[in-house]
Amino acid sequence: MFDTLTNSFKGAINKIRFYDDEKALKKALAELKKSLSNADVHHKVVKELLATVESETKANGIGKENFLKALQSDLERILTTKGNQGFVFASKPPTVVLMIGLQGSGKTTTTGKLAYFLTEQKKKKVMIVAADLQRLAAVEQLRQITADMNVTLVADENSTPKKIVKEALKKAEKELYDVVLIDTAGRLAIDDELMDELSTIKKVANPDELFYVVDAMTGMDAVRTAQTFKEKIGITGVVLSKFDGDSKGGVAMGIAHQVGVPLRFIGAGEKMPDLEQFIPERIVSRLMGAGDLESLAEKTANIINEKKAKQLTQKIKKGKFNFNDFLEQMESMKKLGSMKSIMSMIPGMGGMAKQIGDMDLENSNEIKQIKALISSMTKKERENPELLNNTRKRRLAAGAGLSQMHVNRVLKQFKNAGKMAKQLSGKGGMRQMQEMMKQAGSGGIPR
Ligand SMILES: Nc1nc2c(ncn2[C@@H]2O[C@H](COP(=O)(O)OP(=O)(O)OP(=O)(O)O)[C@@H](O)[C@H]2O)c(=O)[nH]1
Ligand SMILES: [Mg+2]
Repeated sequence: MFDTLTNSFKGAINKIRFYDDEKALKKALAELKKSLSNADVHHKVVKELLATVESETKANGIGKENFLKALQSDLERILTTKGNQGFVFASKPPTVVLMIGLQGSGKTTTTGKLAYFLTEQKKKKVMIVAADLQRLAAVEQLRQITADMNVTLVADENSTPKKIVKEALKKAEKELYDVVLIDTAGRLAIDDELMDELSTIKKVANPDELFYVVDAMTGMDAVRTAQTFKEKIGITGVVLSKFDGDSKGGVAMGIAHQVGVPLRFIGAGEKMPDLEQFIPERIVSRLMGAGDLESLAEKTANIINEKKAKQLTQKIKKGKFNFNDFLEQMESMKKLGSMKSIMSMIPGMGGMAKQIGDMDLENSNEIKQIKALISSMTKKERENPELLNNTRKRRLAAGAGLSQMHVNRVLKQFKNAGKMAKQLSGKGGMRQMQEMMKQAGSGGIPR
């Protein structure tokens, strides 16, 4: 998610050679300036950051350690602004969140992503209110998004935004919902009509949070429109959507500082798990290449069942990991979101994230074929692929639309992977794994 930024940061840090002199510090600052500018960070933000890093490093004594310390604390300072971080629950439920923004900015998608985050990770009772009654398709879009989710959708095409919000809040209070997310209509440009409608909804909803959703690709315009919404309606948080596009990430570095409202979430993908909390301390850790284990642990805690994980480890150790386990693992991996974002949270693995790129666990052809193959096997065969004779293999191949050679290859790969996993789970396994990662990652990690 922050690949460009992280890589250029690490590049800058790695180039720093300190001999306790001012010339070295100047060089390091120049390197930093280049990397920030390349990531499209606003020049005023860059200037301010460099000035404080320089004076702090000088005050504490020029050297790599003091430089990094100053950089870390100043980055954190720049990314932090008065207000809540991540998702904050109101002291008296339900927490009411009003989602606002220009047309097509990603409000509806982000509403769905937030609901997913709150139900899957935080185990909350969530209601979504469709207060965008401009387009009939808007309600249908929310129906589709929430179809597989454990979320209540309140929608009525024949109502008005004001009326439906009122009714929904009554229901939420009576039925003890934890969070109410209100999706509103967008407009192409900021106009009085949009602002008036939002003001009306705001009055009725009396929200705890007003999230301004803005397309990260719009760059500096994102900062400007956020400022306008802040002045006219009042916002308590910014959500940057479409961060997976060409955006180099610079806007995320400056927006909180420039608008004076904290950046709360970042959306990077069209799927529901593709949303991350923006917590400055954790982000800085990632930018400095130290990973973000806290977020990773939060993300996995509710998805990976501890007991199951232990059983699985035992199976792997005994070399008994079979196709049934494989399918189950694939399903839980899907809930974690993109592989790339997971990798970037692991210390030292940021470089690998780039190589893995957009490997899509759900849609890659390879995975689809393997799944088709496994689903044609009997339960016994999945547990023990050795049972498959040539006749069965031929049938399976035909069923999954593969050649028999391909089937043999998959079976062999699986067997080898099982062997390797068994080895790695034994003594010294971690070291071997790191060695492997290093080899796989060389070329990808900037030096
Ligand atoms: N790649 C990517 N696409 C996104 C992201 N968020 C939203 N989109 C896409 O952007 C388009 C618009 O998103 P919506 O959520 O419908 O935007 P909206 O603000 O509700 O739009 P209106 O209701 O028409 O104002 C959709 O095609 C989404 O799939 C994201 O983080 N990454
Ligand atoms: Mg919408």
